[in-house]
Amino acid sequence: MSEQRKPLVRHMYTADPSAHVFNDKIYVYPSHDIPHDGEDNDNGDEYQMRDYHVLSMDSLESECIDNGLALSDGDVPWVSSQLWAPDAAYVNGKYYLVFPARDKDGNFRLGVASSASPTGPFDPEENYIEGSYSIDPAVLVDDDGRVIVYYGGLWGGQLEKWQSGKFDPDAPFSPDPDPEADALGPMCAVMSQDMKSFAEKPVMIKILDEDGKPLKAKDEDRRYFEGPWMHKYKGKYYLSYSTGTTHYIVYATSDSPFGPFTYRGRIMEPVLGWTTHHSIVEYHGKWYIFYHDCELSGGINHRRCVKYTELVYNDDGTIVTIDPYK
Ligand code: FUB
Repeated sequence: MSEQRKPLVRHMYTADPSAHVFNDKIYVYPSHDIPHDGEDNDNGDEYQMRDYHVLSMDSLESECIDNGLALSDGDVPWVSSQLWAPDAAYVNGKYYLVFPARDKDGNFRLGVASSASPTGPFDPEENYIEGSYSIDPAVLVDDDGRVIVYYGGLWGGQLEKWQSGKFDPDAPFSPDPDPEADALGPMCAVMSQDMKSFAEKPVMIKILDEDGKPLKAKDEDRRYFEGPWMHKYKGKYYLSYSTGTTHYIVYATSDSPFGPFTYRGRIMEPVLGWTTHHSIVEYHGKWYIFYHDCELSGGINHRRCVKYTELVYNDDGTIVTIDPYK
């Protein structure tokens, strides 16, 4: 039986859970952390994942099942290493896994693989999505059928290295060199209906403060770092994400999936471990946040475990902040 705030599985390390409800079952698409003795660094070199396994639960009371190997790095012609946080979507009768990995030049890109089953195995496209870069794709299938992917991460995720439109290996980690600059936001792109390409040029999402001014790079408690997720609640778009260096999951809302978004507050206080990464899903009329921490490994950053807990809205649509250990 699955228990709230406990590791969903214990036989392997899992992270970055993207949860979805397909055919009334819960499917979780996590990264698969590999134990090794290498050191951590700001480039994320410790996250050496090589494959994906899909987890599923018939209901929240059921045992969480590991459905086995769904996709491996050796199956994907364009990939060199680091299969990081994936997401999945059901579009036009097929299940799609959208995932980041380093290409043969060492740059993170986004790839797509498809399957007739939500648990895979997934058949990858030959090349990454043209024009894609960085990490952490999250896919929204909007009510009008439009498929929108949100993505991007600072530091190891390389988002700041693409600001000129080309990859600049020497671009410094944000917020250097100008903490007063507007913070970078996640990228967003409408996908083509065959899910193989971006239908439109990606744009960067703006996140504003309560006065309508863009959040600054130095505002590390609120600015975007990585791990975007988009969900809709009562007709509004909720963009949630990790603040990275300050380890919060926070959110911003908008009337449009393309923003601008207004910062609204904190969803989750820091978990054990450096990274925090989540997804939000409705199941049988209640809302849940899936997230990870390093409880299973006693705090080793690259040996994480996925968990879930209930997420509660106030009457005004704000979200009650969760302390993951209370
Ligand atoms: O799992 C590798 C990276 O760690 C993800 O891409 C980030 O969101 C962070 O969780």
